[in-house]
Amino acid sequence: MTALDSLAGLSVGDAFGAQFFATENRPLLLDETAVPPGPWPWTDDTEMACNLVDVLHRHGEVDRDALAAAFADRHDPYRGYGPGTVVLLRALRDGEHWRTVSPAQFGGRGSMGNGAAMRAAPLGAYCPGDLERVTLEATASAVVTHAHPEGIAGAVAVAVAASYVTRGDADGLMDAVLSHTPRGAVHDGVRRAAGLLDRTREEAAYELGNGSRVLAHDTVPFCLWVAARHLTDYERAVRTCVAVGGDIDTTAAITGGIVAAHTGAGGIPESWLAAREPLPGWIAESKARR
Ligand code: 8NA
Ligand code: MG
Ligand code: MG
Ligand code: MG
Repeated sequence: MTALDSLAGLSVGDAFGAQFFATENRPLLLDETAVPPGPWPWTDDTEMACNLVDVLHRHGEVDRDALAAAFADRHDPYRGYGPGTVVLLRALRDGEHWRTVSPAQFGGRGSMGNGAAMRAAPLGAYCPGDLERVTLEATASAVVTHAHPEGIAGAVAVAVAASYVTRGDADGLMDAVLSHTPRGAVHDGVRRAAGLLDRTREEAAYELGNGSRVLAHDTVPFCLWVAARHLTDYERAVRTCVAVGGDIDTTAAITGGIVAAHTGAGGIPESWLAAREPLPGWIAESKARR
């Protein structure tokens, strides 16, 4: 499956999940067959992922300067960016360099928000089965905005997972992710997720987090748990993210991006694709030149 398949899964998950933040749609959370009325606007998760895919298509790799420029130039402040990322993108737009501003975030620690992980799945699909390469590319894709080791680890874990599932089923998925993700809180969470695969979604979300802190390590392990459990069922995977609450645009984006890397865009319900706000014209025209 291609980066565009994964991007379709990511963007539909993002747009579907984001609908439940609207007060009038909250009652729909109680009905797990409900489909919110369209159109479903996508959010920052999709905007950043579109830029990443476009840079891959134009450069054949993650060119960090091009990625920073794309993030800054096409930044729509109404897409619901995280607070640190709003400040960072404004600085980039004002001509500062990502090498200066990204490591300076959060008192010089860099961001460990889930914003690098939320856009990373299509990168995995771009490098199918090449887990060494995808680890390097995911690190490059993260560091322009998320320089904290956990922010980077979240992107690596998601991209490796998406790369892995393009080539087969979920057997061995957690081990593949663990062997490429740097040690730390994301790694610990994925290891715990691997031990919880026979538990309920509520137990898994309670143990692993549901993204409510918007941090890489409170978001990514649960997404991998859902992907491992529901890899062949896009709708079930995304609904599982929504059902447990938390940062549901982002958990559904990450999980949807990984699952669609396995199923292809054909795994996404057609009516959901139709309800999602169209992607920007420039990404629809963006094609891999490899
Ligand atoms: P970010 O870089 O601002 O990180 C997110 C948050 O994580 C920060 O605001 C901090 O609270 C915390 N954080 C990050 N790094 C550190 C650190 N080193 N030390 C202490 N705390 C830290 O933004 P991001 O791009 O990672 O955020 C992505 C999320 O923001 C996604 O969920 C995305 O959907 C969006 N989001 C938007 C809304 C909204 O309604 N506007 C709500 C939630 C999330
Ligand atoms: Mg968002
Ligand atoms: Mg280059
Ligand atoms: Mg979010």
